[in-house]
Amino acid sequence: MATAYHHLSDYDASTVPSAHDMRFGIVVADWNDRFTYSMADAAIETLKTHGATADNILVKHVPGSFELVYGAKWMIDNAQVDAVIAIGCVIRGDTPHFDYICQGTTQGLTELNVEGKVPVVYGLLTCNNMEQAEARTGGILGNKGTECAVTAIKMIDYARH
Ligand code: DLZ
Repeated sequence: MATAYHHLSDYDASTVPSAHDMRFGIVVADWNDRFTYSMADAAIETLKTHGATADNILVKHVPGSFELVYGAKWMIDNAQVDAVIAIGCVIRGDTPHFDYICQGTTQGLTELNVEGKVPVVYGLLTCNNMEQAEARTGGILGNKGTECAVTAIKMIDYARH
């Protein structure tokens, strides 16, 4: 599980199907935007690298990670997407707020996957501090957005075959 042994931007491109006919929704939380925007940029770049067109990538913003569930559900119900990538970054503070946001958001995104209309990819960073977020958004551990994009393509392909 430890990301320390896994670089988030390293993957075998030969295992990634073409995304030329796939449509993606990306929901981005604006809290900690320094990190979430970097993840969104990396996700978009990776989708395009694998053939997705700009027309087939719908990006919408929500205020915070807790709103990702509504944002993802909205995409599923209204935007004819084949997969949703939910991007957020929660950083631990002094109160238990962190735990509730992480728990609620994770539970909500899981429920959307159980509903099973389209795959929802988990791009929620849950970090103890800024350094951990930096390392995973273009720092020494790569970029979580890249990993999410590859996962979205593979899950759409999974659902089609
Ligand atoms: C309120 C809050 C706090 C304290 N911290 C974060 C955070 O680290 N990352 C994040 O994405 N959002 C945070 N939020 C905002 C909540 O996700 C949510 O937007 C508000 O509670 C309103 O529902």
